[in-house]
Amino acid sequence: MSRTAEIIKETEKYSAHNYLPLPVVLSKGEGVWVWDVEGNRYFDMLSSYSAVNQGHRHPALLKAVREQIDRITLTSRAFHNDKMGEFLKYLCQIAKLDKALPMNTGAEAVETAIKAARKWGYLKKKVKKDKAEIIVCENNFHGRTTTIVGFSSEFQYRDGFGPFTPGFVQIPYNDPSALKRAITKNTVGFLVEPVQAEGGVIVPKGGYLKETYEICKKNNVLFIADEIQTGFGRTGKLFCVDWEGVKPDILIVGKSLGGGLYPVSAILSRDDIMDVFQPGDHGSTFAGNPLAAAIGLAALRVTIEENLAKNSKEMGDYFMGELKNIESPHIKEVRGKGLLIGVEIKSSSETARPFCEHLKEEGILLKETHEQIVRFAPPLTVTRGEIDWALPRIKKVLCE
Ligand code: IF1
Repeated sequence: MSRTAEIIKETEKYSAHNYLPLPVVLSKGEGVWVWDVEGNRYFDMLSSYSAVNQGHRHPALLKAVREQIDRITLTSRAFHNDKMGEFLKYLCQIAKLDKALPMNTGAEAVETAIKAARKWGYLKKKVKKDKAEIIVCENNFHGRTTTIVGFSSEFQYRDGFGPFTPGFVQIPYNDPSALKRAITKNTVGFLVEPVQAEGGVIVPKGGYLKETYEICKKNNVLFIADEIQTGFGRTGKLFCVDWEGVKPDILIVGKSLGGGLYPVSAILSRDDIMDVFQPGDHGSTFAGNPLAAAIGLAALRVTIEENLAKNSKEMGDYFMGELKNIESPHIKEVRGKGLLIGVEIKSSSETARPFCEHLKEEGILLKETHEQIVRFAPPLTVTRGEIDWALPRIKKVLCE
């Protein structure tokens, strides 16, 4: 039995089967490249769902970790630490918002945003007790907690996990008038992804974010942007809402805030919203810990100093242009923003999964989303040379 087969066998015996990974066992990474236990090299075109925007093992991130683990790693929020403030100050400065509340995973940050919006609704908007409503979009993906899957429209994410938290209303994505119609006196927030990534790389029509933001303003409803996947340069701007000059009332970030090393998430907001949290209202053992803060700070510095958003725009335009030029009987549509690109496979062809399997044989790792969409999302550090290495291989597989 190959080493790969042995490891997969052991893993499958002891791990719950809540995933169906491609049969590749990774053991090393550097930049856009990863290696399996057999020594094969692959181009990582998934970037751990945009959590590795800075590339694998970025030297500045490794340095920050090494320095921090020589001092202190975990303090809990029972005490202050000398790293969190510096991290959150920089985060607030680049997001141009007043305050941040650090958490760990994306789903926790989404939960935090829900709590903030509800409490703001009761304290500031004077919504009656337990009546707060949050409007969400069909085809959303915001995480896996019971509350969050409760407002998913994806059957599998919900099936078997009820009963669910009330207080969420679903509307179609990309339809501002649906938002207008759904708002009631009890609406406290509108939770939206600027691009639906898991939903199939759905880019809403130009002006959608601005228009929905303005509807929110007019109705005293918080505009809550889930930029966990689209944030920090993925779509070619620092935040995807920057494309339309929108400043969310609550901004949710995660994934690459941890630089591919560690889960670091946060919500950011204005003082008048964040001040609804009183000591004891919310928290987490690990949130804001010194190691997370050191990593978060280094991850942000790399993102800003290396201008990853600009590279994402330039490389994304080039990559998407070349993908659009591929003449393949299997391709229905190529769409995306920056380096978040989806290639939709015709339903008369195969599903997207076999394309991913074949691409693995060519040395490119990625993951389909829904049945028919191959998602391309390399680290934002990617060079033109690396894209040019990948293109003929992608072309070969997509044309076979
Ligand atoms: C899995 C998907 C991507 C997210 C947005 C919140 C979260 C996510 C916009 C929650 C997380 C992840 C979860 C991961 C796979 C991945 C994913 F395919 F499932 F949808 F990226 F496209 N908001 N997305 O994309 O953040 O709690 O995971 O840190 O569930 O396998 P998390």
